Amino acid sequence: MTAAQTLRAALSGGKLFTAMAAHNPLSAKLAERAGFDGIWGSGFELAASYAVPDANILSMGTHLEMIRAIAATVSVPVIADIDTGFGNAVNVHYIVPQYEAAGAAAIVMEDKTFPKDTSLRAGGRQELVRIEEFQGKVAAAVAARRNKDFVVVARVEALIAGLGPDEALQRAEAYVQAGADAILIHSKQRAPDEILSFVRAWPGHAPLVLVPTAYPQLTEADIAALGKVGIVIYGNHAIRAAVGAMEKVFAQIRRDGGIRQVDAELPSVRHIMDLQGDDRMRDVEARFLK
Ligand code: SPV
Ligand code: MG
Repeated sequence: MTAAQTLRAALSGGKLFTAMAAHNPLSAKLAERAGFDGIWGSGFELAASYAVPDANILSMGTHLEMIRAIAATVSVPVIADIDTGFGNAVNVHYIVPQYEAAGAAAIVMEDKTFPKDTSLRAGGRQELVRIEEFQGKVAAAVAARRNKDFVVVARVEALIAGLGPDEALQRAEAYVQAGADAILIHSKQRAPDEILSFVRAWPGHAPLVLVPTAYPQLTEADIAALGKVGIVIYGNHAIRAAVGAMEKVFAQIRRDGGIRQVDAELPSVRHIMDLQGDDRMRDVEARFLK
């Protein structure tokens, strides 16, 4: 089974698929080892790892290279966050085969204008393109994929933009009509009510994708019980975990004036070498270094 087939089977299989964010192959490998079903190739995490805002400041090529490197490292499906598609339907038509060739199993494309502003920022610039324009972008993605198993997810930002549930439902339905395999519905409200009422109102013509960053009280069991959600994405927990761990250790080294104290608390160098695939290299060495 290809990664795209695995993801597609999960979407129709009725069991919630869990995707953890990653910003490089190492974070993706850790997520796979921890037992997540797939990787979210997050634009937010990539931007954060370059210490720039998640606002199309990095190029498509930088994101594509991240996806290629992650897909070469893990065997679980990789869901590529292509933001707004890096332009209009023409851009989308060109980039989708590139993401497929890079090893992605799916793309998620959002209905905001290019360049985007990040969704969870309070007071961010959240402008949406016309429904017809985004339908064209979804249709371009569907038409451009080389393999019919490649999953095209349309992301509705109407709730993020404050346009209300009717607009969100209308857009979601329109994007399914344009060929989207699933709908990501995003919300930044600090309680799950807005999302829950969308899910209840959704007629279910395609599975939903949720990103519960803003409403973390909603568990996987809660989401699975809703019955209409195929994928849950943990959108930024790899980079937040990394930042928290680095801040703590760096501060302690400055406090202690050395590394003696932190050394025992940190993963060993051997553990890092294992993650680097050291065993494989030793094997290659033994077989081919004559
Ligand atoms: C990302 O992780 O890049 C996302 C999710 O798109 S969010 O940051 O919540 O918009
Ligand atoms: Mg993103």
